[in-house]
Amino acid sequence: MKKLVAVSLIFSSVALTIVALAAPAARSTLKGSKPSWATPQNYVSAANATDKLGFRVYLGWNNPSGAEALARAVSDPHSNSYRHYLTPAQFRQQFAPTANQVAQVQSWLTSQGFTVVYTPKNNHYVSAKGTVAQAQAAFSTGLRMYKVNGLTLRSPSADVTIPSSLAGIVNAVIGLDQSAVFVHPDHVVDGPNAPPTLGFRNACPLSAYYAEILTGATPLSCQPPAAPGYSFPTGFTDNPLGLTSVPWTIKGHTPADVKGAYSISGYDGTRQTVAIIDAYASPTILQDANQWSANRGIPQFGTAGGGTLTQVIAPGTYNVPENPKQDPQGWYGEETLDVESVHGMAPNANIVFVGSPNNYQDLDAAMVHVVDNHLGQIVSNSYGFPTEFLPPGYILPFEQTLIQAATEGIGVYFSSGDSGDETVNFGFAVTDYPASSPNVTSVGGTSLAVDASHNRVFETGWGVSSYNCNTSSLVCNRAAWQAGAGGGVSCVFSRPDYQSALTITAGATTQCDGFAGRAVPDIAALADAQTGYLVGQTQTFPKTCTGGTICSGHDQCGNVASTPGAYYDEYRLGGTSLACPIVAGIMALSDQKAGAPHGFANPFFYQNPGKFTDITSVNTAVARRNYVNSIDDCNGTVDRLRTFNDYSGSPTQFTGAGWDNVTGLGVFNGVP
Ligand SMILES: [Ca+2]
Repeated sequence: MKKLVAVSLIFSSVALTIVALAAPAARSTLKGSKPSWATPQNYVSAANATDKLGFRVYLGWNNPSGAEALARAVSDPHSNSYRHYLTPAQFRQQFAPTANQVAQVQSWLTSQGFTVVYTPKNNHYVSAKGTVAQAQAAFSTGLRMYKVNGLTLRSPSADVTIPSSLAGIVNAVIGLDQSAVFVHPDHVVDGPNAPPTLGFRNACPLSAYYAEILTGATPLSCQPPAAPGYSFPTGFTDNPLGLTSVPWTIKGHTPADVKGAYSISGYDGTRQTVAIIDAYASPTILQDANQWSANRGIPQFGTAGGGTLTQVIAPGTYNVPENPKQDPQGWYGEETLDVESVHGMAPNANIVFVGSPNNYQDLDAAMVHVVDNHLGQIVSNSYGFPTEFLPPGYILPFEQTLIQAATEGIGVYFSSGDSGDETVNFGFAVTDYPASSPNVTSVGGTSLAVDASHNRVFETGWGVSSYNCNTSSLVCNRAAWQAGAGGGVSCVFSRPDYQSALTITAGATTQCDGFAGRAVPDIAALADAQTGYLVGQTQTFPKTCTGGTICSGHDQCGNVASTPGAYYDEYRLGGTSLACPIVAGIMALSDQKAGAPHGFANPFFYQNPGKFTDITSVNTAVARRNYVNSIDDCNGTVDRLRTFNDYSGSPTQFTGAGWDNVTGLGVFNGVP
């Protein structure tokens, strides 16, 4: 496994200092502007001098420590300033770089031959475009190509420099390097080799609720396995209902199931607004979400009780073709999951969807746009970098945007990731960014069992191994650890005050052994794809053979013909990408209940642990049947067992009494 980078800077959560250092020849170095994967060992070639690039020169807040102190105060229920939020205009007036400072940056960029493109109202950055040759000259560094994680990406070969006259104004440049290619949506499509936007279907049998159908059930005589069905695997024999065999997975949880499990009732999100940030934009989101709502008996967008769906999408965002570095279609499923999860929890809340034109480095600009225009009081973000070792030059300005959000009473939520402690990907334990930011609420994940009346049977931490089952011998053999909620201890951020009661420190398999960093996650909700959410999305189903069948109803006996074409269909989807918008939707209810936004809610959460159901250990398993081709039974089916609360591939994680690094404080117990 390839290590992306080594540990670089430790940021104090209370002092985001500007890192421009004096250098000779009237130049100042922007320390941390070179990603640590840009090493001589990874060097491939010079970048093409005539290639075009776009980037953003970030200006720091004036009085950044004052902004951070204000963000803390207005977010803390114990402070006299609690909920004394600023408007965006007030924030700009107090903390934004001045017009003169912006003009200095613009003037320098123009003098270097760049075209100045855009500056947001808060003057946080100046975006510009030009060529590689212009950037090399202006920033006094070579731009080169490096091999990293199977991709060839551009980066400065050393920290960039700027004229010393701008050193007190500029604190980062984002876009010269292509680190953000590593940003990925945090959802798990729960089949073998399933491209999310080519069609995906769940194979029968599909229980309507936990343990409705057991693998050893004799009434389903049209399908293997025969009684006694599959046994619970060694180490995962917890069996709260005393079942005689492993149960088949569910068809997919509905909003009624999730609300029932979390005792959510009495509010619908009226007059609350949730912003969702993703890359790209699904062309069919409105019709899909409305069909899905109709199928659940939930008001459609734009109808009485149904809120509104507003899409803020830059030109060129739709229909970006698939390519090796980007996965636009993969984000369609993410957007679908995000919108239908928030709408399912808070049907009358307004949703503002902001799709950045690509997932290269524009997600930071999308966040600035949401915060600086106060497009919502809650922002749901189901994506992240796998690890937090990205250029400090990216982290600094993003943290400043999050500080602005907090001062305005905007709560920013991030999924904690789907690869547990990342040991499976990197060979060491590390949290993901921005989930590890002390200025976001990091949302971990659970596996959930709900009964026919939408009551929780049990819930535990999300960590999964897959077992391959023989339908004749009924023997299931473990194949590999598969996925789980991200969590652990940050190596970049020190522990914030609101987590002062936690004692966990970074372990020996991290890159900061013993460090009492920001602990991840804060809270949790349903995430496991085996117990996931039933979403509806227009997908493409190719013809795979003649005579293929698919599941109709819930058992194999009722299969119907598989129809090729592009059309709306429903399937089960999970990941902390699901947990995050569930939490965002429920917080819209909480803000409605309180009559005011909770803003950055971590101090509120940690001061009120009674608002959460603690999640503890339940080691058990469910069975599932997968179409080998992900679409129909033309290529047959395979049976799998999937474990709950399994950290065999994520060895630093655990679920237990009190805060834990899979589920944080736990799941909501009623509208908080
Ligand atoms: Ca716990």
